[in-house]
Amino acid sequence: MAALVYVALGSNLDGPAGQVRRAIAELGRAPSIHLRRVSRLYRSPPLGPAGQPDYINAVAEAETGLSPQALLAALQAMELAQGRVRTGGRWGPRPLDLDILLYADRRIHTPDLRIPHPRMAERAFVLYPLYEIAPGLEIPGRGPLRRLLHDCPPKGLEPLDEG
Ligand code: ROI
Repeated sequence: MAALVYVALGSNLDGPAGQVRRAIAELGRAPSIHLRRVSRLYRSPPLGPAGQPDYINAVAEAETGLSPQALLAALQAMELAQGRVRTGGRWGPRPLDLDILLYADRRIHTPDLRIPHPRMAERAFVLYPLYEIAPGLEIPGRGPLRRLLHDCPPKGLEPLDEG
């Protein structure tokens, strides 16, 4: 059975908008991932340590027959292929970050995978792009997306002007 999933994309190194667009193209090419919708790209000030470049963020909706673990592995392979080296520390800058936000209505809590993404409710750069493509969404265990958004000011988040 295919599952409806939401994936957050982020980059703040090596041409961030290009990195995010390339990752969207890769998602569209992946054999077991069927991309359905993609938000606009947004620019956002870094959350976490200051002194790193602004991020470009977006959210994608896809259908997949992959299990949550297999989807995570596929996304991590894409991060590595786009030059991600896991040495910048947990909150450091990165050329590409792909996070599973939601996997159908599942709640998963294992050492390497937590779904819904545990910090999504505090992240304007996740909630606003997500709302753009799925305004009626219910977040398992957390309630309507609309309400999370209401409690999370956009704080410098702005859609990229793509002319
Ligand atoms: N800050 C923003 N604005 N966007 C991100 O994608 C992002 N990703 C991260 C941390 C370092 C928490 N900050 C971020 O991993």
